[in-house]
Amino acid sequence: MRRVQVWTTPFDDQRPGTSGLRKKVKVFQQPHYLENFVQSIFDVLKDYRGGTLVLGGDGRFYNREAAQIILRIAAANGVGKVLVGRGVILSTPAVSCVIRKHRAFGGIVLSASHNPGGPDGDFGIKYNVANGGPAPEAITEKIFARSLEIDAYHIVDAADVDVDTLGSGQLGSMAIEVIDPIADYAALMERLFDFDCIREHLQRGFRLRFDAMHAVNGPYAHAILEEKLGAPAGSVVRGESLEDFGGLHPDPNLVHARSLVDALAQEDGPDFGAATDGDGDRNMILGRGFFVTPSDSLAILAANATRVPGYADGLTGVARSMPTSSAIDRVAESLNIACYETPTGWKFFGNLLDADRITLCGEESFGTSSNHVREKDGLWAVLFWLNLVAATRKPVAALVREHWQQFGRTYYTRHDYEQVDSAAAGDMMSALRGELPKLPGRRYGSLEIVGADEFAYDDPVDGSRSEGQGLRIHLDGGARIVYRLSGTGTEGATLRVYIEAHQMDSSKHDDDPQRALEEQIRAAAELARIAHFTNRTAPTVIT
Ligand code: VG1
Ligand code: CO
Repeated sequence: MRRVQVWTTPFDDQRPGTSGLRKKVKVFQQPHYLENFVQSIFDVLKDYRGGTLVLGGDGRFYNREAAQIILRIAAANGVGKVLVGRGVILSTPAVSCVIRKHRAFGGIVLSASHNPGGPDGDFGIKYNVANGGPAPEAITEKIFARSLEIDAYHIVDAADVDVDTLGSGQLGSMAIEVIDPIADYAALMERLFDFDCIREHLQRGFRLRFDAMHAVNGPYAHAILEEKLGAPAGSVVRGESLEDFGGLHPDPNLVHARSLVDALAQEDGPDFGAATDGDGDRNMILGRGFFVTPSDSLAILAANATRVPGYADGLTGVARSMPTSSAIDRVAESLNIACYETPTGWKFFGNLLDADRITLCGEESFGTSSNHVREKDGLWAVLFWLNLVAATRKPVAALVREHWQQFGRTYYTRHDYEQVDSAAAGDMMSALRGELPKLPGRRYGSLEIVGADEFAYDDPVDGSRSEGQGLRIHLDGGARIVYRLSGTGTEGATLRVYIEAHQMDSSKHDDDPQRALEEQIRAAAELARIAHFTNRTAPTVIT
């Protein structure tokens, strides 16, 4: 065993994004790039020596190479033990579950989530802390700062570790245990949900289709939905995990999970459809010919939580990311519990969950979860919906429509302008920021602006402040337009425009949100002069 010290040139593009470091595979393959980042993590951590680290990822291209490098650096930095998912596989929520269950000091997730994979695709790495959740901003900023000044990393010289056989091994003085990626996670799901009730509903002929999008959740879904719950073989489609996700975007939305949406539109199609993303933390829920928006999904789960064993005692509070629709706010109000509004990104929910101020939380970007882990959890959301449908014996669409009857309907849409010139996107945001004070009182057709601000968040638990979290335009009647730039893209900038409006009167409900939000959508484009700055007259993706 030899301790090698390699002098590196610092990389200045390891700035933390919404969800860890995400770049093209080719960037990560540069000499010392990954090493630089991983060493920076250990350099800023304290008290980890001798402790346990969890390592796993979504199975994408470069995961296995990266894992070997990380294991060698971990061994050289005095990590006591690493728990590795077999084949370097662990969904993001499973990493969170394993960290918590085995009292690890942290974990490393290898994933670029829903971004495409393969040699020309994306790769990503994210550090999670002892609570199982993404490292808070204070830590990610320190890792970034360290990555700029670092001049060496420590690595042991050793042959590749066998990560495909369950059991214990050794790398220098560090223990390695290759674990079943599914067992701990599946056991947690069985504790939270009424598996018997779901199983009986399936036996009564209820048909589900789960689209794993050739991503990490295929094996989890086979084990839980088919083997444990008894859904017929074939209920899980695209269940084989592939390094390049079969060339697709493993992104569970109406565009990228089109074949699932089409199957659910068939008269004799399945009763329930669901899909999850590359690393298994996002979810899309469909009923027969019916799409549940993620913001509505969060609100409906909260309103019905006590029907599910894991939440039978009720919720302490709920939270949503700022751009997520206010549908959940109305549920919180009726339950008389707190509703927190956090910046985009799961890391901001961690403190609220740890302090037991909230039980459920979610984002408009197809992310929902609870205090059972500290990540969003795709399969958990699917099981929650299955449990609700089975317990009430009501179809998805009926549950949603009943919710709208009671709470009104919150129309919601997100317009993404992808691969926009970064400078142009920055200019647009600066210009709009400068306009904010002048906007209140201005009218667009029948809409009136009643307020405009830039969102900043003061964490009520640790007092930290996060600024520059999106520009908000508040319209008369509670409607809202939000602008922010994505922190997960790997090419140019992505401008996200979030638009919502609430309609209490169910006789006025329109089944096409784009039509219902027509005026707000037009105002959103004009207000920020999107076409002027970006040269785009239409978004690239509408959800
Ligand atoms: C996007 C979503 C955000 C989510 C993040 C990570 O970030 O908007 O809600 O938390 O992706 O999700 P951004 O900065 O591009 O808007 V995942 O499933 O990619 O880890
Ligand atoms: Co994801």
